[in-house]
Amino acid sequence: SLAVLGGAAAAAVWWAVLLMRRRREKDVTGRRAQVCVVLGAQWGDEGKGKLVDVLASDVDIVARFNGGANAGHTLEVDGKKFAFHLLPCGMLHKRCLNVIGNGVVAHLPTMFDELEELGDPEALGRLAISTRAHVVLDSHREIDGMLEAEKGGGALGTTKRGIGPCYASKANRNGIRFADLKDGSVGEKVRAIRAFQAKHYPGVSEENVSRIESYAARLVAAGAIRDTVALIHEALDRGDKILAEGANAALLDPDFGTYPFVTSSTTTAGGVCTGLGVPPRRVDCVLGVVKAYTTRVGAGPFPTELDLDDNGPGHHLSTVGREYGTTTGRKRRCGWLDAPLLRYSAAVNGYDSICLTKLDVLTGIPTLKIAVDYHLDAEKLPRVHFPASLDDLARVQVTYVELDGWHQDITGCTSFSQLPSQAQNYVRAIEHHADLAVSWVGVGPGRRDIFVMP
Ligand code: 2SA
Ligand code: GDP
Ligand code: MG
Repeated sequence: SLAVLGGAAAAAVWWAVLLMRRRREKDVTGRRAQVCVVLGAQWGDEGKGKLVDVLASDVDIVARFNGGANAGHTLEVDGKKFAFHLLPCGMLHKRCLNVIGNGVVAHLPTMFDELEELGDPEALGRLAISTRAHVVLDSHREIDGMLEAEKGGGALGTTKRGIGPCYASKANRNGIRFADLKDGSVGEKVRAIRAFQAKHYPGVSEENVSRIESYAARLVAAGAIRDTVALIHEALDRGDKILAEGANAALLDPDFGTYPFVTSSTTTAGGVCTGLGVPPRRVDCVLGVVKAYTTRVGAGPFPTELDLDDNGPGHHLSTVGREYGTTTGRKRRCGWLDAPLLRYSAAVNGYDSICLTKLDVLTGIPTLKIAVDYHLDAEKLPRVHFPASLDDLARVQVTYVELDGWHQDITGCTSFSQLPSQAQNYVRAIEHHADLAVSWVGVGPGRRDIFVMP
């Protein structure tokens, strides 16, 4: 019996060691992280919304930290499509609190329209908007349009949702914050900003202050305007799980993106700290969302861009991938996957792993290409280097590798081993050329069309 006892003790020790090892192993899928961040790794529309929805089933808070209603995050549940612009993608999960952080800019009528569309009278009760978030005024939207029209052929192709002008007001220090809606100072502050705008943008229409005040009253009555720094801090202390939902993407960041063809909020990992008040030390997992090819909506450089009109692979990506803006309906530009871009994006954001989406869209393209290096003036650029100069970006020569495509429908695949060998090779080639680990693979738009890598 001593031998039996000894054996049982040894087995117990063995199990304890195994368990400790598992705990120490980092979970790169984001499912076990207390604070997980989802970021767009390219030029947007990678499928962030869908991943956020999948992860949200097991978190307490989903929080937006940047941008405004320029975002278009789509998710499909049981064949029904939802497009979120300003509201976080956790709104469909009844046990999630949804936070609009201080780094976000919010247009009140758009926010209420979006809430209405959900058709859920309880939805406002699951929303907390930071007292420090800024209000997008109708005049910001009008000025966005005026600035774009002035640029003529050189327009950026903004979404005209007032994003740039609202962040400009924030930087000019005459913006309107949600705290102003709560303390009754909004009328006076709107008058001040109107005087500034009348001087610098003659012709801008009057602001409808009473409409702003009536929306403000509804938010105040619902208790939705909150000190989200305290809220997040208390949640962290309680051990609650927080999912930070990035809008737009790394190459649209005003610091790291293809300036000036960028948006006006921090879209990269640092934006979680400045846009939510989460200390960098508390971020456990950063997930990059990467589309299996590249798209961009709006103007600006795009080294791997394809022609969409010649019945070739560009046309395939555009039509099979249904590449149209979720907010504006604009046709998105399409091109091959760009590994130099991804290496740069990963250097800035430090992805623990990536979620590779829309792999199914590549089905049927006979030969696939991945950009692996950029050359400038016949010289190969370093492994992590993305030119800042628009002139250099227009001149880079792109080197590609070619891979065999596949023709089987992969939408029903629920594991890596079920993918045809060519699709497996494509995923492995991305990991190799972009120095990234793939943790999730998307094979269709539905909530269930996604699997975790072995
Ligand atoms: P803005 O409106 O000032 O942020 O525009 C500046 C640039 O940022 C780009 N941008 C986007 N790119 C991709 N997707 C976005 N969201 C929508 C979508 C876009 C749409 O999900 O499809 O519907 O058109 C988004 N938002 C901003 C924009 O194209 C400019 O290049
Ligand atoms: P986001 O802005 O990053 O959230 O992406 P968008 O919602 O603007 O665009 C992504 C589009 O691709 C949406 O229509 C999604 O429903 C769809 N989508 C997401 N993942 C997949 C996938 O793995 N396969 C396919 N075919 N569609 C996907
Ligand atoms: Mg989008």
